[in-house]
Amino acid sequence: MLFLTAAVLWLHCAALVRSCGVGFVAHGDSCYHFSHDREAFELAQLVCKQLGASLAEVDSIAEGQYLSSMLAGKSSDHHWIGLSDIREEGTWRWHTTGEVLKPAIAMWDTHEPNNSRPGLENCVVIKTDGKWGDTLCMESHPYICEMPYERIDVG
Ligand SMILES: *[C@@H]1O[C@H](CO)[C@@H](O)[C@H](O)[C@H]1NC(C)=O
Ligand SMILES: [Ca+2]
Ligand SMILES: [Ca+2]
Repeated sequence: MLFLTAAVLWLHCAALVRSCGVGFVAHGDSCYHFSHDREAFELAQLVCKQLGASLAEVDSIAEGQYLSSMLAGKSSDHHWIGLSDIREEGTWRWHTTGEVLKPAIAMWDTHEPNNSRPGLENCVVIKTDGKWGDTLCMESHPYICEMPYERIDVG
């Protein structure tokens, strides 16, 4: 019984510590902010940084599916994520880590990335159908910021 009480108390504390900041929602090991304002890719990245976060980076199939499920059929605009081929045309890298996108977790739409304006579609959105597409970095779109739970300090 004592053990149970202790366990419940511990869980309660853990829940408090692991809550996301205002405007962020929790999922898995991260907190996400789905913006209402629209910005160009670089500015979106900057706003995320000011919030202590960065543009969302998809590390697993489950994370990609979660983000898509939050937008598909629910949003009227595409959303930036932290993926681009700015550094090297055709090589998709996560913005903060510089890691190359693993093909197994990519959620490209059919015919995407299509580089339809050659050499210029260097930034990636989750489109309104929940699939990914490359588009002009200078376009204004809402964006998804992500930060780890751990960075939140309520203590
Ligand atoms: C190609 O990309 C552009 C811009 O991202 C998009 O508007 C268009 O629908 C894409 N074409 C196809 C066939 O997916
Ligand atoms: Ca992530
Ligand atoms: Ca495209």
